[in-house]
Amino acid sequence: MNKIFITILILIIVVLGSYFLLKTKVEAPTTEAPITSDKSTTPDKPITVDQNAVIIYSDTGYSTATLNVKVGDTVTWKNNSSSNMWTASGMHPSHVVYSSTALTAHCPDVLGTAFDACKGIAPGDSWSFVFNKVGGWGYHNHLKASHFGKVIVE
Ligand SMILES: [Cu+2]
Repeated sequence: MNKIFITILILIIVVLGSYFLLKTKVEAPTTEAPITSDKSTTPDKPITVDQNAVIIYSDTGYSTATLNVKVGDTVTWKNNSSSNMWTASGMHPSHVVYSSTALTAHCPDVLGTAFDACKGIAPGDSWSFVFNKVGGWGYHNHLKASHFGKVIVE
């Protein structure tokens, strides 16, 4: 009788202990860390938004159909899907609308001015862009153009 009670007590302590250990592990490092390409992060780790906007990309598309931001704001696209995400300005396939240049001319976008990731961003990674032009900017996943959204810059 006493043995069973002690076994159950130990089990409860172990379960509670590992719960709190895991909980602290997941929550601790998220404060000010940028959500760029840290492959060691857990996929369901909460994202710290600050004043920058984060759009989640999943297997069903972009989480925010239309996002309003101010000139100079950074928008981050986080790839939570199972395939690569190539976020780029309309129109597919040339991506001319934001930068007035086609992707054959502006990729790789070393200055970060073309609103074009210029490559597939792997699942778990993210891509950011600073909007310096006022307007309504449609975008899509170049690798799956039926997934699209819009950023309105004021
Ligand atoms: Cu495209």
